Amino acid sequence: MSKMKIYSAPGSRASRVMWCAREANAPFELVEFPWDQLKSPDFLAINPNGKVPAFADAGMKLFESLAINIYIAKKHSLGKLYPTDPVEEAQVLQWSFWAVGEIEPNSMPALLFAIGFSTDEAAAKAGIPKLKAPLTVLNDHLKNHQWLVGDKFTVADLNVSSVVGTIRVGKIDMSYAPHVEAWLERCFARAARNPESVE
Ligand SMILES: N[C@@H](CCC(=O)N[C@@H](CS)C(=O)NCC(=O)O)C(=O)O
Repeated sequence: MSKMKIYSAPGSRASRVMWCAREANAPFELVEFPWDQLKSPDFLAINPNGKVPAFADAGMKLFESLAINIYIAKKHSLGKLYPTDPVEEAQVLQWSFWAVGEIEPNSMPALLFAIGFSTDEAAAKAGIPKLKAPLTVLNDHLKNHQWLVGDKFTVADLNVSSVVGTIRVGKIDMSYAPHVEAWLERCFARAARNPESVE
């Protein structure tokens, strides 16, 4: 059986998919494209959005990092990384969609500015106050929970910490959310995560 393929570019968020594959003990082949090749016909045939990560497994292709992670977790780690209970499964989706909808649009401009991929300082600053409400929701949940769903680390923690981690890379203060900071440390201390990750 051929290994699943994870397509990346150097230092990209494909690191979160590799983290998930390692958590799920699922062997993978890493295929790296240079950044300037993501709009090439060869790469567009893999992901028509021209973005990484992209993914291929058993004749199928996928894009969107968090969806790829959900697929890997369900296929390779059912009952561990991916819950079997329908309510908990819905909570995995709830938190993953929440992270993309409520956190990422406001954290990414600051991250891109911090790592020199963007010069738009105004956009970087504009997102920061908008993070307070969703981070407070997460902080309140984590006051009484060690992990986001059920009582163990799941793909919900992996997905959401990867997105919330962009806040840290963007050097945005989140000391008003200490339970989030502590949970982020718990997630990022996982042996399967690459400490070099840029989220
Ligand atoms: N929502 C997508 C976003 C993918 C994305 O924006 N990836 C960046 C790298 S971290 C990219 O490929 N950028 C190249 C470009 O936008 O041209 C996901 O999470 O997979």
